[in-house]
Amino acid sequence: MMPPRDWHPHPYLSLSQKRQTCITLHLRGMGTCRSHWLWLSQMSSEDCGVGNKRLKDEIAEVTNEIENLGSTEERKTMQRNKQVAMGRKKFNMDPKKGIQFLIENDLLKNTRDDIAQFLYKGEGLNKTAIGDYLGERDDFNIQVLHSFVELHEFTDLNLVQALRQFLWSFRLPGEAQKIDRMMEAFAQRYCQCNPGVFQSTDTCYVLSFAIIMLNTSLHNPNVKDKPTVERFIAMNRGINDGGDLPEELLRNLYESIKNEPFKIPEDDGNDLTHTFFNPDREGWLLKLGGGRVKTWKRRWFILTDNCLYYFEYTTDKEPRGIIPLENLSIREVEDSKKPNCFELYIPDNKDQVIKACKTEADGRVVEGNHTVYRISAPTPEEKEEWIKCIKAAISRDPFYEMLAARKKKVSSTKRH
Ligand code: 4IP
Repeated sequence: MMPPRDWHPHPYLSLSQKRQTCITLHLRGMGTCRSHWLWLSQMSSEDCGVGNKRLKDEIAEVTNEIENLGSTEERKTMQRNKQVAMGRKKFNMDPKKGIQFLIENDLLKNTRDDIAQFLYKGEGLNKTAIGDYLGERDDFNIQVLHSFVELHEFTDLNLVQALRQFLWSFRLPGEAQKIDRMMEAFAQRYCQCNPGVFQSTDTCYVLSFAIIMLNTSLHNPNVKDKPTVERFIAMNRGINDGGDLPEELLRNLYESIKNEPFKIPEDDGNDLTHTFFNPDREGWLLKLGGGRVKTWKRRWFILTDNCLYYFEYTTDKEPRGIIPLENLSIREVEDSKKPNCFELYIPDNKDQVIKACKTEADGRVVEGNHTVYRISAPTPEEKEEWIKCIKAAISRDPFYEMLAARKKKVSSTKRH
């Protein structure tokens, strides 16, 4: 940019004054040339009588312009913050897409360590979404999981303290394979930070689960039979590559859990909504009540994650009832009052109540009291479809099988 032809430096400004003003402007965040050129350019030697006032005005004008430029910077920052917030929202809805958005907009580097840092900081992120991302089978996600676990410092923490920290940083997903990968990574990291505590990572893995289950048994009011410390010790015999873990260690872990349950990140409404995306099947069905007076209720059923949920309205966020399908069977039945019926039942059992929960009229969540769930579909075709889908969803819990296999492995390993 060329100065105007009539431009020349103001005679009343010494070189040092000019330099000083220039530096001041520069320091306030503006490019030197344009700043001092701007105010010097409009001065003329004929204006000397009003020089001081003009000079002040010019400086005020330039300052104003600088401030405007400053707000351009602010605008940029605001824009960036907005995009980060949008990326977090996207992440909470769909973790992969959220990460992709942040990378594409240069808000996050596409490296395992940067993504792990972002998840570890967790600002504005839903812990269920973090768990989902970290649990993915994709090679890259597994690398991020390892970087994420390495950000945790477990040195000199006992296993319960380390688990408290770990289980608070995201919400464990429900799928057995995902839990397996995450707990495996946890066990490796714990053993790396605390060499010599366990014979192998398998031991650490199995004991971690024993602790999580102990937490449920001791603190879930639905579990009536509370294990004693002796039972806990007995349950963990032989898990240290065929040998026993020190009794004192197990007692300490038991006491720690007994005194303070794990703090697990809660699902918020969005998480539940997330669960109901892409269900295996959904639709209106009639359900026979479990009380003394049997009434049929029209309910919106959603089959997903190996569970059958029923709602009063399709738009409800909270289900009225949840029926986990593990260990249940399904059969067609004839009913004198309703067509197209089928039943969920426990095989070889007449009086046992099916494990389920339901919401009472006053909003309390209680255990269900059905020995069977009798359901009527609107048409024979829908009945067939529901039976087919529920049959596919009914499966034995692979998670327990996996854990049992690992336990067998550590108990049968001979110590050398
Ligand atoms: C109710 O009948 C409803 O059928 C409930 O279904 C049912 O709970 C109750 O069974 C039954 O008594 P009334 O509305 O006529 O009182 P929903 O919860 O879908 O409204 P279930 O367990 O089937 O959800 P009991 O077993 O809670 O009494």
